[in-house]
Formats: sequence, C-alpha cells, structure tokens
Amino acid sequence: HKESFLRSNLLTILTVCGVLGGTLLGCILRSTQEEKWTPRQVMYLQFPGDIFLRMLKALIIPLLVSSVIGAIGSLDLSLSKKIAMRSILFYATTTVCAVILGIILVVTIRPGTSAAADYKDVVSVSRQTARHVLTQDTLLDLIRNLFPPNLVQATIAQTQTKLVMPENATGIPLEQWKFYESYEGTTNVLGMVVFGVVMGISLGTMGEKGKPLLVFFETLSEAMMIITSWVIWISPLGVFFLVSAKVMETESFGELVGRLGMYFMTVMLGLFLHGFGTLSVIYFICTRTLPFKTIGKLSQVLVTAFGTASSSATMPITIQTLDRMGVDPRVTRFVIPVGATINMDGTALYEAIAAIFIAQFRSIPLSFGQVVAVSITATAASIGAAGIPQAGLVTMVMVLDTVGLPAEDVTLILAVDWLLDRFRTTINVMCDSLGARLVDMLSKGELGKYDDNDKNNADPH
Ligand code: DAS
Repeated sequence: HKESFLRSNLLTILTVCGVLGGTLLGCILRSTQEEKWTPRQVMYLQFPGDIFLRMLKALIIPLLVSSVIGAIGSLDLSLSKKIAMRSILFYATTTVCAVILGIILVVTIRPGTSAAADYKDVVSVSRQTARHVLTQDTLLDLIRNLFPPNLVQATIAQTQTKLVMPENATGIPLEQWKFYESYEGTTNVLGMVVFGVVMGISLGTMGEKGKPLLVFFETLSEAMMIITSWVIWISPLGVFFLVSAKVMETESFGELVGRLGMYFMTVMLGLFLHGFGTLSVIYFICTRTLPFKTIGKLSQVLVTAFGTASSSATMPITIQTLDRMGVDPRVTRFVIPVGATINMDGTALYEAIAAIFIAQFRSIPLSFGQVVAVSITATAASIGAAGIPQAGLVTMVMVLDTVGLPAEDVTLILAVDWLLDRFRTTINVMCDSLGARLVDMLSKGELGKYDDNDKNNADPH
C-alpha cells in the first residue's frame, strides 16, 4: 500500500520538493549577495522556469477552445444549460462569500491602522510607472475582451505572451514592466471561452452535419491532454526555477514580517477560512459529503497552481487530474476553462482586503456604502483578472477607484504580492476543481454514461 501511495503521488512529492528546493536556493542566493541581483542575473535562473510556463501557456488556447467546443457540442442543449447554470451559481455564491469573509476580517482585524503606526517612509514609487500601467479601464477591457478581435491574433498573442514577472515595480521604467503587455495578451482567454460556448452550441444544433467538426475538436482536446501528460513531468524542475528566481529577487522579507505582517496574516487567514471552511460548507450543503478527500486528490494541481501562480497555466493539469478522478469529461471541459478564467475566489477576497487595508493605512474612513461598493468591484475585478501571475494586482485599480484611492497606492502592498498571489491562485484553482466535481455529482443522473467510443453518438438535441 505504501509503495502504491509513493508511486501515485511521486510527481506531487517531486513538485513539492521543487517548491521547497526553489525557496531554499532563492534564500541562499539572496543572502549571499549584498546588493540586489540585477534583472539580467535573475533572468538566467528564471529561464528554465520560463520555458516550463510557456509550454503550459502554449497548451491553453488550443486545449481551452477544443475542450469547450467539444463539451458543449457533445451535450444536449438543455443539459449544457443546466450544467452552465449550476456552475455559474456555484461560482457566484463562492465568490460573494469570499468577498464578504474578506471584508469581515479586514474590518475586524484592521491591519491598516497598525501598519500606519510604524510605516513612516512611504515607498516613493515611480509615480509615472504605476499610474500608466495600472489605470487601464479594466471594466471596459473586461467587456471588450469577451469578443476576441480574431482567433488567429488572439492565439498568437497568447503563445507570445511573455512571462508576468515585474522585475521590481519601484523604479523600473514601464516598458520593462510585463504586466501591461501580458495582461493585454492574455485577456483573450475570456473571449475564447465565449467563442467556444457559442461555437459548441451552433455545432450541437447542426446534428449530423456538425459531427465531423465536433469530432475534430474532441480529438484535438484529447491530443492536448496527451501533451499535458508529458509536460506535467517537468513541473518539479519548472516550479524549482520559478520559485528560486522569485525568492532570489525579492527585496526584503522584512516587509513580509514587518509593517505588512498583519495584512499578510489577514489575507492568509481569509484564504484558509474560505478554502477549508466556506467551500466545505457549501460543498456539504450541495452534496452531503465533505470535500477533504477530493482536495487530497487535487494535491498535484494545487502545488502546480502555487508554483506557477497562474490558474490558466495550471488548467491543463487541472483537467487531467479531474479526468483521472472520474469526473465526467464533458463537465470538466466546460466548468474548468470557464472557472479558471472568471471564478477567482482567492483574488476576490484578496482585493477586498487589500483595498480596505490601504484605506485604513491612509486613515480614510469608509462609509458602509463604500464598503458595499468595494465588495461589488472586488467581485468584478476578480472576474476580470486573467489567470496569470499577479493579475489580481492589475485589476485592483477598479477597487481602489471605488474608495477614491490613487492607482499607485497598489505599490504599498507590492512587496508581498508575489507570495500572496501563489496562495490565492491555489484557492482559485481549488474552488474551480471542487466546482467541477460538485456539478458532476449534481448532474450524475442526467449525464448518463460517458463512454469514450460512443461519445459521438450522444444525441445533441
Ligand atoms: N494569479 C492569478 C491566478 O492565476 C490570481 C491573481 O493574480 O489574483 O488565479
């Protein structure tokens, strides 16, 4: 039994070692060097991790489009409508709960006031950099990007997307700050999901004539899953380099423990309570079972989400793991791509806490109406955030606007964002996966047997 446990979890154990080893190496490298490592030096260590992320990113668009089309096309319309309603309802409920939990915590713990006390030297950020990058009107971008300008351009943008690793926001000129270009490049994931759903529906209504194209997309989706099963074995090395490069260039852990300590703990407490409390309660209400066994089977997905800090990059592995767990592929291939793009509980909770933390820090009192406005924009901002590293930081502009805070105030929490990002991404992915499992369990009766070879005979009407 022990032997099989080791074998079946070998990859997860190796990936966890990758994260721990990367952290250790990063700390050693940071401590041996007095002055900061130059971005050039960091890039050398980051390069192998970069390649791993790009492999995962290259999978995203073809896998996402083919999966959504294949899933919607192979379900009869009424059933896919039910599945869509259940998943959207689950996502909306969990995201709203996350925001409410976040606000309750930040208002009771009040981390901002304690930070204001001992945080005299406000980090003088290059105002020009922060303002330009962070003031894109994200809500309009969100709506605009529901419709990708065209598939080819979107695909090219996706595969060319550079890694989101802001070398260091304070003082680095804008053109080197990759948020902007990768945020632009990747928001088309949302547009792709919309395109996939519409295409799937149209193919489904074509009956026999739509079959060949439907089979094409389902085969493409299978092929992408096979490539995923190869790429997944690079995770331990990939996360090792990603984490060590990130730890090595991090300025000071002092910020982590010092003035941002309370803020850090508030976010972590919120993520933990949401992930293992709220989600479990909602899951239990819907399925009468607790999700802890399921969460245990998701360990490889969660550690990859932590290592890559990207829900989108983790998506191929999420889909593959859920397939292995016996979740109906037609449910997974619809719920996960949608969830990885618009369902980000961790991000929603984090943005609500961060915005109110900054208001507290600036000693700006918030009215109840403003707090409600924060919760609404934090929810919208989490939907608008792409599943890329630190996307939540970019969409937080909307939330700051609500309480009249300048966009550059986001830099007050930048020092610890790269680490909080990993934890919130893990919660984002955990919620998506539990959502797929839950919708699968609720739809078991209606789905009927999913059989590989006769999947094309599923009556589309
Ligand atoms: N890193 C994002 C994700 O992939 C979350 C965030 O930035 O808030 O889910």
